[in-house]
Amino acid sequence: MSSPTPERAGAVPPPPRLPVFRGRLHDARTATVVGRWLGAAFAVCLLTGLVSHYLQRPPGWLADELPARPTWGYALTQGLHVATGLAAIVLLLVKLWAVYPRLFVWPPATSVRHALERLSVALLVASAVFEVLTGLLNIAQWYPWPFGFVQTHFAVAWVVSGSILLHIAVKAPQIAGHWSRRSAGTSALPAEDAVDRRSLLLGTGAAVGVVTLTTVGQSFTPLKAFDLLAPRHPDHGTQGLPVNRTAAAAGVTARLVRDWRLEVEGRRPYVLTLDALRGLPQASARLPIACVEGWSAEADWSGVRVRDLVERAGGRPGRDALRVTSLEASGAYRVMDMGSEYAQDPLTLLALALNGQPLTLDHGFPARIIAPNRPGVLQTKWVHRLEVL
Ligand SMILES: Nc1nc2c(c(=O)[nH]1)N[C@H]1C(S)=C(S)[C@@H](COP(=O)(O)O)O[C@H]1N2
Ligand SMILES: [Mo]
Repeated sequence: MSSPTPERAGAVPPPPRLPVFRGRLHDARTATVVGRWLGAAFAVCLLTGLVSHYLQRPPGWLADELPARPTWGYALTQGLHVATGLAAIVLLLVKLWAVYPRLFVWPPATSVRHALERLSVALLVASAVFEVLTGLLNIAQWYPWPFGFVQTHFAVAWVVSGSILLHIAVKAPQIAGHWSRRSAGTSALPAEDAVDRRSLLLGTGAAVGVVTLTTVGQSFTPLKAFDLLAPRHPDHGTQGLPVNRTAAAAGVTARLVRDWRLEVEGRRPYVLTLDALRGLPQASARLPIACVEGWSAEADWSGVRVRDLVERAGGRPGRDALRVTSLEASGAYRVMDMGSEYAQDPLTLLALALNGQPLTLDHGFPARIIAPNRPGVLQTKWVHRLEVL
């Protein structure tokens, strides 16, 4: 038994011809600074994504506790979700650029520990790329995959989060060593690179700024003039409001709504015609439609308070939840459950008019739900039945 001698080591086959990287800045300081920003963007994405998930699909015990205030809450959290997700695309590209030479290290693994570390990075990169890409295609309303977007995007968010935590744990010494310009590790890097690195980071910041400025107007209306790249513009659509799913796409026709009646189930069920609904006390509210796809737009709504309709059916506002069913024959948003906080809120309307005009068919004629602090997917159009639960 002899340990390898220098002569034996010389017999090892030469490494394959791998690319050589002479470019600088592919170093731990760049990776740390960009990684910090990327980590912050992913943290905001995760938190706002959780808000969105639990507002849309609350577990039973939470359904009646969800708050109807602030009215613009979901417009803010979902606007942030999409804005930070778009910023993360830029940051992820720069981060991958900073570290890509490590993809070609040779030998590919020096120990079990090293192999595991590389595997964890592979998982992080794959899941992070998957997450921002599916998010991007979703805001463009393009679903070129066979799996359900919501469930998959939600599940992979946990994979990203877990692999970021693992990555931070594994890289803790390097992160600490390059955290600030004066950290121990940074002194090992060529001082003359600091100027180039600052330019790279400024350029990255500018790119994030441009992406944000040209898209955030889709939810933050003061900047809507700059909304050049977002798929939606808050003003484009009939009655000054975007339309997500048209009546034609939902199979709702003028003929289908001609003999429309509102059916209300409860202890004292009743049926109302559109004229009868118009004859009930009307209320107005200025509320946003805040779509999960990141656009939002405020509008003036008027119609009958949902709590009045619930009371009339013998329901107890503040205690009873509501199930709302659309005329639409099929579709993920045909049936919607509304917790008691929303159902009793004076701003929650069965709206008949939008911006002073009767609803158009695309916006949900004859009647639709509009409620404060709710994801757009739950603002059910073409309402046909209410059931007090
Ligand atoms: N019945 C029904 N209601 C629906 C939808 C739908 O597909 N079917 N789409 C929802 C979505 S995703 C949004 S963002 C809002 C948009 O309302 P608008 O088209 O009037 O702007 O309607 C919601 N109401
Ligand atoms: Mo939506």
